[in-house]
Amino acid sequence: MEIKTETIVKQCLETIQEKINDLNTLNILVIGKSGVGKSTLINTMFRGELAKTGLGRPITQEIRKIEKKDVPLVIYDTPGFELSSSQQKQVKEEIIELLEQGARSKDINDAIHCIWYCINVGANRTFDETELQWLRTLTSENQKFKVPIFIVLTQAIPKKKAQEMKQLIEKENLDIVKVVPVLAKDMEFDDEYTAKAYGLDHLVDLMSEALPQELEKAFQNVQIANLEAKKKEC
Ligand SMILES: Nc1nc2c(ncn2[C@@H]2O[C@H](COP(=O)(O)OP(=O)(O)OP(=O)(O)O)[C@@H](O)[C@H]2O)c(=O)[nH]1
Ligand SMILES: [Mg+2]
Repeated sequence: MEIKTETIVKQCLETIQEKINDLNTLNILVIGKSGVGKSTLINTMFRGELAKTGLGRPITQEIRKIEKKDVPLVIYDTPGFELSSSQQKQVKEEIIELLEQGARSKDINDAIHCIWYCINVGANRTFDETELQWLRTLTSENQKFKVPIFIVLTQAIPKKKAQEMKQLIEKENLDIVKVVPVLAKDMEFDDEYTAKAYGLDHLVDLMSEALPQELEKAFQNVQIANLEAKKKEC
């Protein structure tokens, strides 16, 4: 019997699609001031250039939901805190509410699985007291929900400064998984010097450890920053 290549290819694609449909959806909440590098991080970490597909769908006044067909990932993007204090208050309340809703749901696909709290290294001399205060509130509220929180130090160049900030944050003894410095994309300073991207593969490994087993497949399916880890899962 003659088997057409076309048929085989079609069957393969269908099987792959079925596998994707079977995956759980990974939900990540990304928090951080405007311009710290949230979109850049999302686009370099995950396939599908999610953060480029526009602003996402507003699900509350301040939080946007970014998703793409056939990518088992949802990003909840929060606007930067370059906002009036009443707007800031609203964002914070909405964030806690989102965590609460997720925790109340019995479906793993509706929970928030992980938080990336992004702080920019480049623009910060040290980090400001209001932000620290909010981090304390968030981490203590999160005692109820136990969502793994990563503090991602974005644009983490110079590395030495990033390390100093990391130590400063660690001194606070916040209930978080880890402080992770990353440079998502190479950064060019002048013709002589380009800082090489780093840290994303480490973030992938830490995420793998922190996420529940049911979500590991979805995570490895969507991440493109650590190909070794991806290959292993395959
Ligand atoms: N080279 C380099 N540039 C970066 C990196 N992260 C952010 N940037 C630059 O910093 C600027 C702001 O980054 P975005 O990713 O848009 O920041 P954002 O947090 O999404 O900002 P909002 O959406 O306004 O809250 C852009 O011009 C990015 O190209 C990085 O890792 N490397
Ligand atoms: Mg953005």
